[in-house]
Order: sequence, then structure tokens, then C-alpha cells
Amino acid sequence: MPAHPLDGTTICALSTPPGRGGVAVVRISGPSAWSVVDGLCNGRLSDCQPGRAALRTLYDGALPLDEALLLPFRGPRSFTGEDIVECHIHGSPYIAQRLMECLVDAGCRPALPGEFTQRAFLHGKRDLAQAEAIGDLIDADHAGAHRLALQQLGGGFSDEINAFRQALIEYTALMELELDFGEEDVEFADRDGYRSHVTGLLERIAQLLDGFTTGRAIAEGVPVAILGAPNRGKSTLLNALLREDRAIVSDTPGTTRDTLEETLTLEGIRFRFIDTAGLRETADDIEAEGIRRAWSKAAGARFILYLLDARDLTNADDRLRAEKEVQEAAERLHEAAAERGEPTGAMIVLINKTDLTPAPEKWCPPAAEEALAISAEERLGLNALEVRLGRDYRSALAEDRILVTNLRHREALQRTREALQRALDGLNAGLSGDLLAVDHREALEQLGRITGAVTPDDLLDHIFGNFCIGK
Ligand SMILES: Nc1nc2c(ncn2[C@@H]2O[C@H](COP(=O)(O)OP(=O)(O)OP(=O)(O)O)[C@@H](O)[C@H]2O)c(=O)[nH]1
Ligand SMILES: [Mg+2]
Repeated sequence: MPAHPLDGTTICALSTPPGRGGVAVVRISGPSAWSVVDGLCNGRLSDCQPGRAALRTLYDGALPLDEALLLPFRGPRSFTGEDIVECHIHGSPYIAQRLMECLVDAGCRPALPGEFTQRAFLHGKRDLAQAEAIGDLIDADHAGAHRLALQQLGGGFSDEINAFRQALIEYTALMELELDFGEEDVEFADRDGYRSHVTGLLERIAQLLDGFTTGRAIAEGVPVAILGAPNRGKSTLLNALLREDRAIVSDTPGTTRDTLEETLTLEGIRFRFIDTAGLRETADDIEAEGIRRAWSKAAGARFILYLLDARDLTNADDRLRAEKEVQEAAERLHEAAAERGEPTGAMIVLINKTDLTPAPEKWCPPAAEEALAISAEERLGLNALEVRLGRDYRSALAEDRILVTNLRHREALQRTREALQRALDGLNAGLSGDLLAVDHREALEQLGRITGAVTPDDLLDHIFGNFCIGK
């Protein structure tokens, strides 16, 4: 059972990664942060100004431990809202370890994962969505994820959720007021205004939920499956995109047996390219399993690069056959994605091996945009493909749109939508205000969970438990 975060204790942690480095930072937060550090530097912290760094010698008993740059803050004007001292010490694992031991001997407690941010939340310095964004920011290892985390940290999403809640609170209060005047049959809450307001909310929630697939893909890497019959050049394409010989290429059909994933960042958007086994009828169990995996990966992908061989498109009959093949694949993917309750990825048809035969001009197979002509072997046409892949994602980021990336937020939004839909149906069926208020309260609770206005303890433990120690 984790200690209660606001139990009056002073916590300490190494906030930089363990190991050797130029500088390490040990952070201390809580009511005795200043006095404990004061004790370690012979009383020379008390003359420091909050927010001003000071160079001091830290002592381990009677012996000097390190020359440290101390950065003290006074609550509530600090990250956690409490008194804080940051000790910037030399990046030696020994010094960091000894300093932590001295702090614990002086009465501090080693911090739990995410406990500093949790305290910041509990002291109202950040709401829950912003606190989670700090975790996302630390985890961001490419430009897209970094951008999304910063947007959420900026608070635009929280502001919007708070505005939703505020409006609902007002309507709920008015409807509850009607109850007090039960017999007099008065309506304080204007029903038409209410109806259009809730409809507007539902539309906005639908937009936010639509953005989830995009946001999630940007945060985790946009999955792109490379699909098609054996020998079309799928593995060659993967290697060409990655600019390295990652997958085995050979002219033996059925070379790739299992799916193979590699990430690549193109102009700030991370993609996960998935090479798959060639699609064909087979009696070989292992190959059949590979093909099953290929379909499954493709069903979960945001893009499906469907490869054709330019030599199979030289006459009208062949093109018709290829159209049928593409159409069947698109239908199969659509069904598989629907089964998962996810939108189908966009199919991009690639005509490969155009170094051997020119591709037909402006060929638009069904269920896809105009096919792109490439040669994976000669690395031709790949730029156009990369531009096409990045297009939607780059514009989604550029628009500064709020993109929901957190599963927890999505779930809360879904439940809010259900509750509001019930309220709206109830209104149309002539239900009284007190009954509508039940659904309102559910919507309010769900929205409140996003920003932390409503926070069951186990939820907090779960969220902050996923942070690293020292944050
Ligand atoms: N001339 C030419 N040959 C290519 C091109 N792309 C692939 N090849 C050749 O086509 C053969 C098959 O390539 P792979 O990349 O192994 O094909 P695959 O689609 O991965 O095949 P499976 O793994 O068996 O499904 C190899 O001999 C490649 O060198 C291309 O653009 N031009
Ligand atoms: Mg292959």
C-alpha cells in the first residue's frame, strides 16, 4: 500500500538517470526540505534566496561529500507546491547514493514513482491531464510525440473539458432547482438551449474521439503494413525505406515467413513499417500462419502499402485482374478492422519494379487513390510515397488540433458521450429534470476523471505508479 502522498513527509529522489554523468540532480520536496539540506551544508542554506542557486559544500558527517549547486524554492511557488531543494551534484553514483542515504538518515523518505508530480497535482499546480502530459513528455522520443505532449501540457485540452463541465453543472443546478418547485411546474432550464448545447457537446466529443486514432498513431508510431503476393518486392521496399538490408530478399517466392517491424522517423512523424509474408494459397502450416499474421497486422495498420508488379499490368485483362485483387484485399481488411471496432487504414497501391516495365498511367484501382509507381530496387518513387504517408499526420499536428492520445481519456469521453446521449433521449421523451440530472452527474464524473476534478485514489496510484522515480 503506497504511503499517502500528502502525509506531511519530505521525499527525496535522484531525478537524473542513475550512472556516471557530468551532473546529477537529487530533489527533495516537503516541509523539512530546507532544514534537512541546511543540516547537510553546515547551516548555509538558510541564507539562500528562493529561486536563486547557491554553491555550497555538502557534508557527510564531518567530511565534505561534494561541492553542490543548491537550488531552493519555497512553496507554494514551486513545482510540487511545497518547499523544494534541488541539489545539483557531480554525476558520481557514489555521491548520489551517499547523499540519498544522508537525506534518509535526516528523516526524508525515498520518493515513490511519480510522487513529485502527484504532489504537484494534489496541490493544484497541475491538473491530472497535465500531470500525465509530463510523463508523456519524458517518454517522447520523437518530434510527433513531443509535440502532442506539449500541447496537452499547455492545458488546452483541460480548459475544454472544464468548460464542458461548467456548462453541465449550470444546467444540472437549474434542473435541480425545478425540483424544489415541483408542484408549480416551472422550467428554469431553457430546454431548447439545453438541447442545442448538449448536441454541440456531443459533436465536439465525437471529434475528439475521432482524433484518437490519429493521436495514438502519432504517439506510438504510425503502423504501415506492406502487403501483397509473394515476390512483389515487399522486403526490398522495407530495406529501401530503411536504407539498410534489414529483411531477407530473394527471388524465391515465400521468402518472408513472419512479420518484421522497424521504425523510421520521416520529418518528425514516426512510422512503424511492417514487412509481411507474401499472400497466397498454401498447404504449408508455417507459411499459412505467416499469412494469417500478415492480414492481422494489416487490419490494425493506418496505411496498407499494397504491392503489385508492373509486369502484371501491361494489358487491360491483367489490369482488371489486379483491380479485382486489390478490391478483394480492401474488402477483407475493411471487415477485419470493423471486427476490431477500428477504422480501416488507407490503402496505397504501389506498382513496383517499374525499372523493368513502365507502369500504366493514372491507374486508380477501386478503394484506393491513384497508384504510385516505384522501383524498390532502384529506389525510385519513394519520395512521393513518403510525402503521401506523412501528409495527414503532419497537417493534424500543424493545425494545433487537440488530439486525444490517452486511453483513459478516450474511455472517459466515451462514457460521457453515452451519458449525454441518454440525457438527450430522455429530454426528447419528456423526462423530468431530476431524471436527466442522473445522466448529467455521470457525465460530470467522467469528465472530472480526465482533469482530476474527480479522482478515486486507486486511479491516482495507477497513473503515477507508471512514472519514473524522481519525477
Ligand atoms: N528489378 C527489380 N527487382 C525487384 C524490385 N523489387 C524487388 N525486386 C526483386 O524481386 C525479388 C523478390 O523481392 P522480395 O523483396 O524478396 O519480395 P517479397 O515481396 O518480399 O517476397 P516474399 O517475401 O516471398 O513474399 C528479388 O529478387 C528482388 O531483388 C524492383 O523494384 N525492381
Ligand atoms: Mg519478403
